[in-house]
Amino acid sequence: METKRAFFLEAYKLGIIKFGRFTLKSGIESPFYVDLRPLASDPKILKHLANYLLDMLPLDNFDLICGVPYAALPMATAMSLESYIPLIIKRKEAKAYGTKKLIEGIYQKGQNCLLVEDVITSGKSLIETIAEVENEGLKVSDIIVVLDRQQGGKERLAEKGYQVHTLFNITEIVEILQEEKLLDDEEVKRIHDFLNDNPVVFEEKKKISYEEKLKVTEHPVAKKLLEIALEKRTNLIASADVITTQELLDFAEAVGPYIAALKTHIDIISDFSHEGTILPLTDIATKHNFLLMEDRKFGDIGNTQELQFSHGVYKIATWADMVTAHPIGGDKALDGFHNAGVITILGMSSQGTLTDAHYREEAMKIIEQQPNVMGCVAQNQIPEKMLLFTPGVNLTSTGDNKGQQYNTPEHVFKNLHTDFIIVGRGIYKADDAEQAALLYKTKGWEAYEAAL
Ligand code: S5P
Repeated sequence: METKRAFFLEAYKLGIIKFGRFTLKSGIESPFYVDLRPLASDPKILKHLANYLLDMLPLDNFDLICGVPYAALPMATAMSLESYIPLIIKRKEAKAYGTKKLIEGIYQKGQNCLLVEDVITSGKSLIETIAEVENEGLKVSDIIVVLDRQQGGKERLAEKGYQVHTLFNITEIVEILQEEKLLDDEEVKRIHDFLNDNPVVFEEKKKISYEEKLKVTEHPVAKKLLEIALEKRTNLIASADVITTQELLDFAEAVGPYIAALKTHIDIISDFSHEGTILPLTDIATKHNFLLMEDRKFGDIGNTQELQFSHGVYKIATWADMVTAHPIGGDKALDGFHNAGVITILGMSSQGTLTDAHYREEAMKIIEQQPNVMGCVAQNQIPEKMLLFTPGVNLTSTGDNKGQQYNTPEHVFKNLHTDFIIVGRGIYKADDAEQAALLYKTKGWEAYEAAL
């Protein structure tokens, strides 16, 4: 097949485009319907297609190739075979951010991945796929698309800084078919009218502001935290993972002005006492107007959790505004946390966590019906009426050697619609914790405003 035109006419015989009246997923009636899956049924055509796609841009910059499931999977595979660029496979798994199984194959963080898609319409599914691939630590700069339906997707992705290279667009295809007398003038007119009248159907959802969140959240502690965020212009929660009372109090005093809450692991304080640790800590919290979040990660039956919450050495119920808890014990197990806001651990930031998409889906059913819950710790978007807290945030590191995985504030606000970032070592290990808190506060607020 010598020319692109001849190639298209060969491919057309496989029935990849139909003309008539078709109702699209969005309910809109379209005069044409595209399905490029039959291309994979003709190996010769698939191989030619792969070479056409590979010829569209210089390939030196790409470490990996990945097809958006399903239609582009055979295309990406063929491209990989022709170019020797290694293939990775992205699973088609709804909202499965951050699970280790989302991408199959061998890859390393920081590698540049060339994405392949069969058809681009509004760009919605590509934008979602890009976020998922980037969430695995890979870079995406370019996307190769076989057919552009010319409904705004290419431009939308360009606005976001992604270059979309398209082999064919619907206008040129219609022109070829008209010249070949495979489409009559009336049909061509209907197609042009459709393309002129049907701009982009998809409006990307933005993060909602703290003011809006105040209206939709119901839990009183959630409201209090949002009020503090707005008053102090901060969405930073500093994690005080230090091991003596003195370090804890010094840290709280230093970062207090810049944070909305201080997160503790009170059981790692070796010289804990209520009088020596908690009383001065709550004074500092009052002075600098921040809340206390005890990251106890309760995970037992209701009765035991209630005892752990109120009794023992720490008497968490007497001082913590918020506590973290796993939803693993079920809905009723969370009944006992009366006066604190419960933040459920929906998804963890660590490598190999069991909180995969199925776990999170089931967990969300529990969380949504539990009135003590004010939000979730997670690495994915959650319903707007709850607050999203995202740990695993660091400006200079991508992980530690114990499985922690880090993202930037920009990523978590833009892609996850986080409400509060939780930062530990990025602040308490810094030479100057106060300056580091100020930096994360500023970056966090800028990222929040940019995501709106
Ligand atoms: O999934 C999680 C949940 C939590 S609460 N991943 C986390 O890292 N955390 C906590 O956030 C963790 O226990 C630690 O206190 C903090 C992150 O600390 P860093 O030093 O890695 O920033």
